[in-house]
Amino acid sequence: MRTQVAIIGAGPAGLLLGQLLQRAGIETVILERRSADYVLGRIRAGVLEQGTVELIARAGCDARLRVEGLPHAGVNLCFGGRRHRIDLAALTAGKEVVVYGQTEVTRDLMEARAAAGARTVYEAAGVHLEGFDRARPVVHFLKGGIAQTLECDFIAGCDGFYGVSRQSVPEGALETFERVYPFGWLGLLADVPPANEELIYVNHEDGFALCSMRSPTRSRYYLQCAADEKVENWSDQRFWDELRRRLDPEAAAALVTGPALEKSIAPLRSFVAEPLRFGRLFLAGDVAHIVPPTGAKGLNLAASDVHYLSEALIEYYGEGSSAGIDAYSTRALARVWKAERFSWWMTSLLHHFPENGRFGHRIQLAELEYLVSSRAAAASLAENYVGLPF
Ligand code: RFL
Ligand code: PHB
Repeated sequence: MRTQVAIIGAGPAGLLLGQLLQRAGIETVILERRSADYVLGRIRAGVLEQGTVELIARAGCDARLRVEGLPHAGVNLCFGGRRHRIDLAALTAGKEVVVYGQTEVTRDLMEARAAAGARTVYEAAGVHLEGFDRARPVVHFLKGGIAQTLECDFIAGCDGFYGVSRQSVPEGALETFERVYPFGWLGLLADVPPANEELIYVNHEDGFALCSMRSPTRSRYYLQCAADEKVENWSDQRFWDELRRRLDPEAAAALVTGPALEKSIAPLRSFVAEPLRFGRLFLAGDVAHIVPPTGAKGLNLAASDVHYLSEALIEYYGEGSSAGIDAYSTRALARVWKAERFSWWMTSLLHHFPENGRFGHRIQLAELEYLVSSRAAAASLAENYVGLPF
């Protein structure tokens, strides 16, 4: 098999890159380790920045997003038992975010790819990258137990944090930066109307909580939990009781409970690998950087990498210029680090850190008070939350 760009991973990064390149007349093949149903079954992100929405539109995949996506012009911070609204639109000259599940983004991209007749190999096992330091890279893999090779001009590693692409880079060529937080998020998805029409981020002395949603009839809630917590220890009833306890009285009274459709624990981590290019291999999305979900930036960062990388490859094939691919790593990383900073800051502000003691909690409360009483402080949060420009 031969193609122009081999893409490893059919998550949002790989699918979006595939669609943008396809529309520019550049041929791609995607190799995905899992089945399409498995990929669609992973419940993850929910908040899209305007830049991400525009990129999905450029990929021609925004028809359902325009109808079903929920624009949010504000976000709420709850602390000391009281809720305060940050008016995102007023603080950013009219910018908003859109609540639309990652599973839906993925489904729309998969359908567009199938309709365009572009090739995706699901359940591709043993993916192995070779020769990306030379002119003709090759990807080896097994499909149905049969060994296959994919020759290409470039490889885009979009295979997530545990993917093979980053691990294929020779030791010493990569510098990594990491912080692992001493807690996780226990998430619950249920077909109940959201407790509030906008998101609520909660600082409670017993731990962070978040009220989010997927639609007017489907809610997504999170609770800070111990890093080694077991999901089996959390009955639906225990989850709802603990969530209600952490909310302000109005949200607690509005909370509608129901059976969980999904319940899972995610660890929290900050991670960056540099650079994002090794000869003819590029890294994009979670394979190269992880943020704790507090700032809702993971999927949006995958999209911004894809923005820079797709422009670079389109310039290369269209104009024969390598300027974009040479600049890719530096351009993408500049934005990555700003989102790393914001996600780390939101996490530090809202979670319970036992090691920081009562002093640490009071400092958090003072900063939250400052945020909701100073237009300058609120504007900084808002500008980052809606997404910095590409
Ligand atoms: P993905 O989505 O992990 O996709 C990578 C794909 O590569 C495949 N793969 C391989 N394929 C072939 N060969 C191999 N050796 C392979 N190894 C792996 C995998 O099967 C997979 O299909 O990475 P991508 O595309 O970079 O996308 C990143 C986003 O998924 C991620 O950043 C977000 O989900 C993070 N995130 C959030 N981001 C936001 O922007 N807003 C949010 O509100 C938000 N909430 C969240 C989140 C992540 C969460 N968890 C579970 C970590 C909430 C949570 C709880
Ligand atoms: C979600 O809806 O899953 C979600 C929303 C906001 C976040 C993280 C996750 O910051």
